[in-house]
Amino acid sequence: MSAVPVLFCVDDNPRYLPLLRVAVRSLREVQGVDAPCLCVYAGNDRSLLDSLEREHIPCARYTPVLDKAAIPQRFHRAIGAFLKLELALLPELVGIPYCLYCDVDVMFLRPLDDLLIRRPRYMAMSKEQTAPFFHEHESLSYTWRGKDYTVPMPFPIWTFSSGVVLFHLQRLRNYDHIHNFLAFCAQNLERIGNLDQSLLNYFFGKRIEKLESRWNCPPYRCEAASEGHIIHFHGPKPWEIRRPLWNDLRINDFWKLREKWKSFLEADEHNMVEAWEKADA
Ligand SMILES: [Mn+2]
Repeated sequence: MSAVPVLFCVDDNPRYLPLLRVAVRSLREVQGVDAPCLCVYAGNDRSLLDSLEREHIPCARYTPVLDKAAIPQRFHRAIGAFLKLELALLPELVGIPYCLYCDVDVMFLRPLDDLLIRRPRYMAMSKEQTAPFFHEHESLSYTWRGKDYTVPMPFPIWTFSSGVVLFHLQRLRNYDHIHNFLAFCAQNLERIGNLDQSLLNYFFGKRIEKLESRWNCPPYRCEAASEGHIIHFHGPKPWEIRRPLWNDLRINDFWKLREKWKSFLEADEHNMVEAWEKADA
């Protein structure tokens, strides 16, 4: 792997699989079939591993520092989301200075070259579109290697979305910065509102560099289809077409981009997704 690889993380939620397939198929369409990518997985499900293999998606099986024992039960439904915090520790990425992490609920619409040449000091992320920045704490504390640290909460700041993150892995490995960060995470998991995204925003704060919204573009923006490079279905997933909860976000280009997403599916996957659509209520 020499170019900047694209990283995905999955857990045993079966709905991740069609999302991941479309993400990788669309990546290969815009960046070429040889575009380096890697899927990180901490579980043990043989059928999931087989389906990655059928799709020629290389898989990094990884035992996380923030494991099921460390992460509160109420976050286990989205436990795969925390894996992105540890990418700097993946043996498969040794010697790789940068990677582009993407959620599996993305679809690549246009080339990534202008993004992959960027070299952020720590990481670069786009602004979160819906969630305002809010937290109850003025600062958070943790202990690492016998020393106490206090992290002031970064006011004023918008929240960055962790759906697409260009990580400077080498910077995180230097001085074991990654373990320092993971100590902060482990000791503050009870004080976060928004999963891994809070941990990145709280700890790195103003050190996070801003990406233009075209690199993490929700499908409900009116210019999503014409300008988005990476579409992020961060609200309703492409098959979530009924639940009233999401009515406000099924607007503008949502319907058009959902059709585009479905165009990447094979016949049997298409049937499965249509069954999910009928069940969405
Ligand atoms: Mn997402």
